[in-house]
Parts: sequence; structure tokens; C-alpha cells
Amino acid sequence: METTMDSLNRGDPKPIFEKYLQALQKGLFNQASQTTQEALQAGLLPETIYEEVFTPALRMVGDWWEAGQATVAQEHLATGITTYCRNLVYSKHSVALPVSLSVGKVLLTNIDGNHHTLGLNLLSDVFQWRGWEVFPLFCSLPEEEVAAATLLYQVDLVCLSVAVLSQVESAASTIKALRQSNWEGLIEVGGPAFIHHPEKALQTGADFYGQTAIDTVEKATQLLKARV
Ligand code: B12
Repeated sequence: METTMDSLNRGDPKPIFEKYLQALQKGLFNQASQTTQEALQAGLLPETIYEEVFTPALRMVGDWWEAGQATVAQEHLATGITTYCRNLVYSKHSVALPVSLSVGKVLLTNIDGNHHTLGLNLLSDVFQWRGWEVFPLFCSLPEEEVAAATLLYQVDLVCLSVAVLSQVESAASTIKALRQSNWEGLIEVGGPAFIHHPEKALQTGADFYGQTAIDTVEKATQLLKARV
């Protein structure tokens, strides 16, 4: 009989995903953090835990909410638990980061009105692990503040998170404000709004769209290299 550990040793995150999802469904913080520790002990890559466990589990919680099978409080709890579990992964894998990272500088923020936070946290970690200097502004930010911050920190890239389709217009307006400022960096959009409508991402005027955190960081690194 195959155990969870056997599957994990072959790098299969599915059993961990199922256990983690069950913990979120029941609101069991300890089970979720124990499952995360198990994944770490078995050597699952941090990026795999993010992409194959945390992200699909939260998406499933969203589907339950949409179907009337989960409350807003359950959504908040799933986010709260996963924020803690993300800290477990982050603290294990970020201890030896150099003070200054060299690939490029990225500022991550929500567009004004977006209150979803977890995706930006996960994306920010992957940027850091892959050598980028990160400016995690995160909270819902007015467009003039985003434009001012890009100049202040001299970033190469801005990642704008858009959670719901009604926020696409606001993303386009923020991007317009960035293009009209003196800043000349790259702009990426991502987040739950585009998962089922990727075609809408580039209608915002962004340079590119990143579907997953890994995909985003790889595309950003290539585009930045091509500019130098
Ligand atoms: C938790 C949650 C909430 C919480 C957020 C709490 C918090 N502190 O974050 C609360 C309760 C506040 C909330 C509110 C709402 N929500 Co909500 N929420 C979710 C849920 C379940 C999880 C979000 C999440 O953390 N996902 C996991 C992260 C890791 O995924 P991610 O953000 O997509 O990021 C990944 C990728 O996109 C990728 N990526 C690549 N490039 C980039 C670039 C950027 C910039 C980012 C961010 C990511 C990224 O990297 C990440 C890692 O893989 C989603 C379900 C879902 N499908 O995601 C619904 C969901 C996003 N919510 C939805 C809705 C409708 C709402 C509300 C409008 C509900 C309402 N009527 O009040 C409000 C809007 C609030 C607002 N003004 O922003 C819908 C959106 C539908 C749509 N596409 O238009 C979803 C999809 C649920 C559903 N199935 O219907 N929500």
C-alpha cells in the first residue's frame, strides 16, 4: 500500500494537496500546518507547494463559495491559515538570501479596490528565490501612489494584481498613469480575474500576463534580459 511519504519522495504533491484541502474545508489550522511541514520534510520544492498545494486549494475554496457551499468567513479562514503555512515555507527557504539581489527590481501591488492578498505574497517569494529584489507594497493602492513608488524605488517591473473582472478597468487606468509618468519599466498583470479570461489581461495595456508565479518570474527575467 502506497503511503503519503512514498508519493512525496517521487515528488507527487497530490496526496499533500488533498490533505491540505481537507484541512481548509474543516478549518483545521493544525492539520494544515502539519501537512505543510510534512511536505517540507519530504523535500517537496517550495514553488511546488505554492503552485500545486496552496493555489489550487484556495481556488477550490473559491468554487465552494461560488456554489454557496462556503461562507465569506470560511474564505477568510482559508486565507489566514494559508498565510501562516506560507510563512513556514518562506522561513525555511529564505534564511540565506543575500542582502542585495541582482536580477532586477520588482514592485508588487494590488490595484485600487482589490483586497485579495495571498497571490502577491506567493509571487513575491518566488521572485526573491529567483534573485529579484522585491518591493512588496501589496495593499490596494491608488494609481498615483503606484506611479510615485516606481520612481522612488527605480524598479524594473511592476506586477499588478487584479482579482475580479470589474477591476480590469481600474487596472487599465493605473497602467495608463504609469505609461504617462517618467518611468519606463515593464508592467505585468495577473491574479484570479484572468484565470478563465486570459485574453482580457493584455487589454489592460500590460506588457505581459503571468498565469502562474513560476511562469511570471521566468517571463519577467527573459524580458528584462532582452532589454539590457
Ligand atoms: C480568499 C478570497 C477572498 C477573500 C480575500 C482575503 C484576502 N486577505 O486575500 C475575500 C473574502 C476578501 C474576498 C472577497 C471578494 N472576492 Co474573492 N476570493 C478568494 C479566493 C477564494 C482565494 C484568493 C486566493 O488567495 N487565491 C490563491 C492565490 C495564490 O491565487 P492568485 O491570487 O490567482 O495568484 C496566483 C496566480 O494568479 C499567479 N500570478 C501570476 N502572475 C501574477 C501577478 C499578480 C500580480 C498576482 C497577484 C498573481 C499572479 O501567482 C499566484 C500563485 O500561483 C478566490 C478564489 C480563486 N480562484 O482564487 C476568490 C475570488 C477571487 N473572489 C471572487 C469574488 C467575486 C470576490 C468578491 C467580489 C465577493 C463579493 N461579492 O464580495 C470580493 C471582492 C473583494 C475585493 N474588492 O477585492 C471571485 C472572482 C471572480 C472573477 N474572476 O471575477 C473568486 C475567483 C471566487 C469565485 N470562484 O467566484 N475573496
